[in-house]
Amino acid sequence: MLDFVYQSGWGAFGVLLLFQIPFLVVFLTIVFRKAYVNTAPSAISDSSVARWRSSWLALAIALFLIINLASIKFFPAVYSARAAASGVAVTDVTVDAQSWYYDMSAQEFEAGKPVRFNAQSLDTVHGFAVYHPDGHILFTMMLIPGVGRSSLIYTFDEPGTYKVRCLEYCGMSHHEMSDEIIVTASAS
Ligand SMILES: [Cu+2]
Repeated sequence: MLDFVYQSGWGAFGVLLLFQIPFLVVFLTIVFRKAYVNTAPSAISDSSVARWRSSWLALAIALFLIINLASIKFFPAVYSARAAASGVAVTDVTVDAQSWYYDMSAQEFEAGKPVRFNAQSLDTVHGFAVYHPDGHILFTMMLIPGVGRSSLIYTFDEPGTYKVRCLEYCGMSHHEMSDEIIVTASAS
């Protein structure tokens, strides 16, 4: 269900916009109501502000577009869809999360080869977050029980030992819910 949202860049872009449209509506409502409804005398001379108002609005809209366009390639659904569309063979892995461990069909991968993590939770809400050996987070998936598997494609660039952690509080031993992924140097 709703697979198109997760498997294409346009789906991800649509979701992104859906989340931001309410904020845009509220923002514009406030700006324009203030400008046309509140006609009480103001201490500020209108003309001195008016010429800046549209410049600020244009700047805000420009920044909104630039930041979104520049960062959309880091959106997991987008890099996932790009990897799927690139035609390169993808290694499929199943991940079953359960209190408080992971059961992965493979834990050793080759650098440079895309891996599709097909993850699900078998009991409560869990996270599946993968950390680079230097400690920064690469991606995280929220696994909700009962909705089946969700998937994400990731290509590891460097060999090393990557840490897997749960980032959704899932009970008493949540802090111990972790595992490892080994990435070996590219053979080719
Ligand atoms: Cu947890």
